Parts: sequence; structure tokens; C-alpha cells
Amino acid sequence: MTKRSIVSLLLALMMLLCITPVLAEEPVTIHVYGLGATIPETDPVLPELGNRLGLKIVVDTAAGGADAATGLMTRMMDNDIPDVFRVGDLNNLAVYHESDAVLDLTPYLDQIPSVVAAFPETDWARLTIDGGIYGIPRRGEVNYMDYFIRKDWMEKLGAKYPTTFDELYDLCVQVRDADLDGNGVNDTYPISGSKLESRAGTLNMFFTAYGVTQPNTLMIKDNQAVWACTDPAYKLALTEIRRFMEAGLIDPEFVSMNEDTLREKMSMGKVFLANGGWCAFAKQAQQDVLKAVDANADWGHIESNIVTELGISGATHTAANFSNVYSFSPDLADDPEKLAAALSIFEYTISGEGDELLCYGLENVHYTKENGVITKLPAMNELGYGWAIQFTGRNDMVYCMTKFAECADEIEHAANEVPILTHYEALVSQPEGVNMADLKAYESEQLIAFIYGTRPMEEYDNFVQELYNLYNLGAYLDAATETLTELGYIK
Ligand SMILES: [Ca+2]
Repeated sequence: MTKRSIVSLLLALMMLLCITPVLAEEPVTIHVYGLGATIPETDPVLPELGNRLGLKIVVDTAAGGADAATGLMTRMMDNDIPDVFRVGDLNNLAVYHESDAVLDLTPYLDQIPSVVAAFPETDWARLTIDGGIYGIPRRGEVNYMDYFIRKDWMEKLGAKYPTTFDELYDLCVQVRDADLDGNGVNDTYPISGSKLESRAGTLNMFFTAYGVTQPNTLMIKDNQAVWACTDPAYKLALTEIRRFMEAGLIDPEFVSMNEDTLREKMSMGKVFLANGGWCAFAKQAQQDVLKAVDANADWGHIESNIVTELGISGATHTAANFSNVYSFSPDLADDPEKLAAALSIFEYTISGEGDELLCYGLENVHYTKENGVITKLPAMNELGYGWAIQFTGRNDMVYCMTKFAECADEIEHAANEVPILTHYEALVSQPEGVNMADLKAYESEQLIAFIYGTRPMEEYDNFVQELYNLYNLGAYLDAATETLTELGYIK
């Protein structure tokens, strides 16, 4: 060994001795990718989470959705996979799995027992590929949908809340003819709303009361996958809708309306009953709009359900009630300390004080807590990006009732009292030879024709046959049956 190499060795040893203790004090850094919202530099929540867990969280990008997915693919191709990344479209998980770009969590589930216990098997099944688990599920939303009605007008009419379509029909006729807003014209549509297909769809009261979900959805009935509009009950629901349409009881403009135009019509006394969420009608700013013309306008949920021999009116809910799951880099398998740190973020925040931190911020800064009840302080409004750092979602009802205390009655009613029908199409990938976008567009167009009477109801069976013959619905239902059986929804 030359003198020079001995000096180099000594220098290297000294550097090691000097640097090692410093390194040991550095917390593990976890890079998190694709949150979907800009986390401000003033954010106090993630640093506090890091302090409590002895790690440092670095947010790699604020992008979300398709931009984040594209950026993630690039990083995967460069073999620069973020430690923890958000997957917005669960279909991408299979692609990442094929590219060996995502970690199988199965061997590490014992490090996150609370997370494992927090979700049902059907949630884990959605993230399972070839027996491995490639992401952590997210807590879904509770139901927000309800039917909002002018309660002051119910009182004015001395009317009873309807429980059958005949009673609803008679009530709507009264409203149509009563000029309840007193402007001298019978210009109130008893039933209005926006759109046909969404969970806030105008006619969902009719569909759900006949035991079926809104157009463009897939149901499970008698343990079988059924495209909703092909169910015989749809004909009954549409016949009922026709009766209301012909009597001028449903606002014919509903198809082209949106939440804003609906609220505007509601505020102007043009609507008596509408489907929608408390999140669209009950918040203070929305109440201000709804009462702008008539300060006595009292909008609240309908206090009855319409019942038929086939069902009870209520809301619909997608079984794909979560997306935006978090997955891990396969490189973490070689760094157990880092992997343990990354997993601890999820185990700590799935419940208790960790969950409270992500949902509500810091105690006595953003909220106060007394006897377990969290009360919002004004500073909580600064955490508008909070949803983006709720890694496993949230206990949605408690969260909403805390953040929107003025809506508490409506939140509770929607979540606990409204019957729910589940639909499943978002879980099923489109098989080859089927174009579901085309099928859905044709379905919507034809259903609107039946509703407006431009295609006679006698042709309904022909229409159903067209979905099979022209749009290959049979092949889709085969794929749906296979997927829903794999996921455990069909036994
Ligand atoms: Ca009027």
C-alpha cells in the first residue's frame, strides 16, 4: 500500500466516521407522487405527520388524474419510481404490475393490521392481481343524494307526503295548478332536475321505486349481471314517467340542465321537487341562492318514500366507491426501513389521532375537541386541499358533519335513511368487440325518445333487442359476470 492510498483510506474512514452519525439522525424521506392538489408551502399537516412518525414526506408533484398517470409512466420507464404513488384509474394497476413497477404488499400486510381490518374483502379484491395486492383501498363516500322538496309549499297545501305514485301524481297536479309562488302564472314544474344518467338524475325516484338504477348502469339481480334498462321493471318505470310527462308534471328541459341552472330555477319558484345532494342544496352559500327570491322558501328532504311492489324510492351508489388508491415502489422491498416508514403513514392515519390530523388539521389551531366531538375553528378553511392528503380517504359522514355543520340534518338523513341500490358497471373493463360508450349513447338517446313519447312504449322490447344485436351487450354481460364473480359480488 502506497503512502497516498493509506492517506486516502484514512480520509475515507474519517469521512465515514464524521458523516455516519449525521446520517443516522436524518429521518427517512418518503416521496409521495400524484396527490392531485397543490399542497401549500405553509401546510402544517404533512410536517406534523412527519414529526410524529419520525420521517419526512416530500410531495413530488401536485398533478393528478391523467397528467399524473402520464408522468408516472415516464418515471417508471426511467426506473425512477416514486416511493408512494397515487393510482387514479385502477385499470392502470394491471399495466404497472405487468411492468414490474408496483410492489406486492402481501408479504407486508402484518405491518398494517388496522388498514387490513378497515376494508372488506371486496375492496381488497379490486386491488388484487394474480394473488398479489398492489394498493391500499380508500374509504368511500356515504350517500349524499336525497329528494329535496319545498316544505313551505307542502304546508301551504296542507298536503300529506306521498307514498305511492298515484299520491305523488295527485300532489303534483295540485302544485301545477296552484300558482304557489303567487306570480299570477301557473309556471312551476312539480318535478325538475338535471340530467338523466347520474346519481343526481332527475328521474331516479321513478327508477329506484321500481327497483332499478339510473340509465347506463349495470345491476346484480338474483345473483346475475343485468344491464339495468333491459330489466322488465324499466318498462314499468318509463310508463309511469310517461304518465307524469303527459300531464306536464315534469320539467321538459331537465335533460339539458345542470346543477347551477337547476338551483336558479329552484330559487325562482319554478320547481317543487328535485333530486340532488345535500352538497348541492344545503350548504350556506346554496341556501342563500335558494332563498334569494323568496326568503320563506324552505327546501328540505322529502319525508316519505314512494313504494311499489318492486321497490322503494331512494338513491343509487356505485360499487366502485373508491379510486385514487396508493401503491408503492417495488424498490422498497430492498429497503425495509423505508418500506416500514411508508407503511406507517397508512397504519397511523387510518383511524384515531392520525386520521384526525389529516382530516381536521391541528387541535386548537384548526379545531377544538371536547368529549370526543370535534368542532371546526375558522382556520380549518385554510385546509381546502385536505382531501388530497387523506391517504385512505376519511370517515365521510363524521367529516362532512364537522366541516358542514349547517347541513348536519340533511347529511344524516341521506347517509342513514335513504334506501340505496348499488350499480357495478365501473368495476367492469370493456371486453374486445364491445363499445360501451356507443351503447350508452344509444341507450340515453332512445330512453329520452320513450320519455318524450317520440318512440312508442310498445317498441321497448325491440329497443332491448337492439342493445344485444347492434351493440353486443351479450359479450359485455359475459365479461361482467366473470369480473363480478372474481370480485366476489356474484356467488
Ligand atoms: Ca307561479
